Amino acid sequence: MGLVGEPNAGKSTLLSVISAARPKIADYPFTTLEPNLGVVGLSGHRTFVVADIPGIIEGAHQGKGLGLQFLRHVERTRVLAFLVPLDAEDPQAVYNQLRHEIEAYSEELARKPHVVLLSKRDLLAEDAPLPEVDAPEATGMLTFSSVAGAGLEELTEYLWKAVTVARAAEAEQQELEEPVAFEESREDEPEWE
Ligand SMILES: Nc1nc2c(ncn2[C@@H]2O[C@H](COP(=O)(O)OP(=O)(O)OP(=O)(O)O)[C@@H](O)[C@H]2O)c(=O)[nH]1
Ligand SMILES: [Mg+2]
Repeated sequence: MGLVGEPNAGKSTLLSVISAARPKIADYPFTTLEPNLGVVGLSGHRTFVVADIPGIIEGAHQGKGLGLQFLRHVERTRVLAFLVPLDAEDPQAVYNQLRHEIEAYSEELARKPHVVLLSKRDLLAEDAPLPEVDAPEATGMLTFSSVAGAGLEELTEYLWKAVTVARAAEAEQQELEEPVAFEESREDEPEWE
């Protein structure tokens, strides 16, 4: 699964609190220059791999920032998680732009299931309402704080499910696409059965 977000959204920090990976984290954009991978382990020996990629800015699909070459890395993931930090002035605009960059980059990438993760929950007052983000194509929306360690179990369990569903769908698709050895197997068989 791939973490997609603007610079500073908290992607590397999330990876560092849900896996043993120790990516560089800093409060300036483009801290991550190369993708980092981490393995998330859950109870019952369940694991899945998370890819933290450099931040995506407007125009990433045309090569702006570091986006383009790294968008290639998320092509290898089954599920995308769009990080929208809760200190963003306009969370809807952040989501829309990420979605736009992904769609403009490739249709195939845009077809992958995605979840919206509202990051940095600790920066909103506990009783403050969460912003409404309209994301009809997302499979779900969750909030978390890496710094406060809040919502992480729910988040990893959700991502596990999303990855498992995507893996199963992929396996089914492959099965459907496998050529059936129809001719050979029927040679010695009666015309109808
Ligand atoms: N308050 C708060 N700050 C956070 C949280 N998660 C990350 N940060 C801070 O946000 C800044 C950016 O975090 P990173 O994890 O480096 O962000 P990134 O999305 O990987 O950024 P790039 O690699 O530049 O794309 C750092 O100063 C982090 O300490 C959080 O849950 N709460
Ligand atoms: Mg980073």
